[in-house]
Amino acid sequence: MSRLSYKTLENLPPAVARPSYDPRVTTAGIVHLGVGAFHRAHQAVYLDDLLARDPQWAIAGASLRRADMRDALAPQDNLYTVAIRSGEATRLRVIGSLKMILVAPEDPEALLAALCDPAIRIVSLTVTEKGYCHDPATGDLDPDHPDITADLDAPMRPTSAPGLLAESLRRRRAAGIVPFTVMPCDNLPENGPTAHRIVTQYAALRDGGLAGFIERDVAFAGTMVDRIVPATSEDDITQISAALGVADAWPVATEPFSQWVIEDRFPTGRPDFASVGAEMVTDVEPYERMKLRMLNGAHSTLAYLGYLAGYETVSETMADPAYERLVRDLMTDEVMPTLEMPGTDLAAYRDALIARFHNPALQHRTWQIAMDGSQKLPQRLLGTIRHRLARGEAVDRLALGVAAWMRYATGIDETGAPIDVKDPLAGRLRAIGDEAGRDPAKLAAAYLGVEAVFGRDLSDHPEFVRAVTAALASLFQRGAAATVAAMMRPSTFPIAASSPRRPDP
Ligand code: CS2
Repeated sequence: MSRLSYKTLENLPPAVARPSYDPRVTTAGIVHLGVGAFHRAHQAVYLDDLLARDPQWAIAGASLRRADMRDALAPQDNLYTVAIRSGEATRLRVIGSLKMILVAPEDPEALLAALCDPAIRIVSLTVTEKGYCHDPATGDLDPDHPDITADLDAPMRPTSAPGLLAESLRRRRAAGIVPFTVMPCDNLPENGPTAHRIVTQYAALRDGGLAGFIERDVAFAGTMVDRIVPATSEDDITQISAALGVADAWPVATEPFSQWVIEDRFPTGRPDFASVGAEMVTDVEPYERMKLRMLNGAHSTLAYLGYLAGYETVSETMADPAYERLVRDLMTDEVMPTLEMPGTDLAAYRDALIARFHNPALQHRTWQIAMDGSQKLPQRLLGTIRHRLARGEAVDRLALGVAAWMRYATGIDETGAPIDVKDPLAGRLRAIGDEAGRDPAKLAAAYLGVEAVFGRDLSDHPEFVRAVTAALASLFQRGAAATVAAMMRPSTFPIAASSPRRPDP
């Protein structure tokens, strides 16, 4: 089978959408750090629409760790397919907005040169939560992070996102080139100000003058990004290549829904994002909060409780009526009252999320969403919990999500088999689980003491400790599926710590 490329583009089946412009003649106006599945199914698609009107906004992509994406896409002229899947149909679309992929560890100078190109006016990021090298509980740079200490030892050859941004901004300033605008597109709370603070704090460890410049003169435009994009599977590659009639080494599968809300703060220029469906706002924070608390909070809750019950994907988990009811009630009773979104119909937003989670054509693994819980929990569940505790309100369903993360982080599932826990804190979390054993009170107290996740205020909040301990007790005694089922019956809710004991596996 021949390969997807500029040359084979013309021979694709007529139903496959392809760039309406000539991707050979576009020029890069954006450097994007972190060319993963999400970026390719989200931002790169908006820019593919945009390039039809304005050819100066193509993307120079960069991988900060591995060369595999570059190796897959370079032989196909950086073209790739997005498969948009719903229960009814799949639509295929070839994207041409990615011009190249630079691999930072292989050649940091090439990436720095791209970042210093005056034609680059925006640097966007999807480096995942842990790519910011911060303390998730406080949102401040972690100065002891191994990537940060390495970059501080060799600041002109950086490999972390904060290190690359600071060094390229320093070089642009020294050369008299206006700074680019930084546009973080990760699921972090207040991702604009958070990224701004982290990069400034990193720069301060290098040079106070640079830190002052970044703080004062560099714009960070926050965004809310939303599209469910599971990791590409071997089956996706085979099916999509067969439908194209040419091989695509790394396509991406996603849902029809897509949303992008962007804070309009680009002093050195930007494309007309609104012309391709992005919403430009002055304050993006309420949108981020809504999305993180509603979608991502529900997603993580489903991921831990679903995985523990043996459900492989989100749609399989949602097919269990007790789980659907749990996330609906979680959103309605515990999350929606914490949000202030005048002009947004939150009930309709919730219903749309539930429908999206049900999408049977997306094989979104619970294990994938369960990854990096220590970095995700603060903005997905703990902010909502703090909000409610401050008002003396119940947090039982939110606490069940937190307890399910703890149960998962012990690294042993309900059948006694090991769980492949992927998390920067995995080793520590596993050791805590081994030490505390299956004593819910001891385990809850030990996990709540992880300050990088829970800060200092939650570990001894009596109501929160009670709710997490009760939920953990039920997860150990009855298992996840029975715990979730019990929540459908008002007589067993909130979970009682003295629920009947189920024999251990
Ligand atoms: C998911 C998100 O993997 C995860 O943690 O919750 O990637 C989610 O699919 C996106 O934020 C949807 O916009």
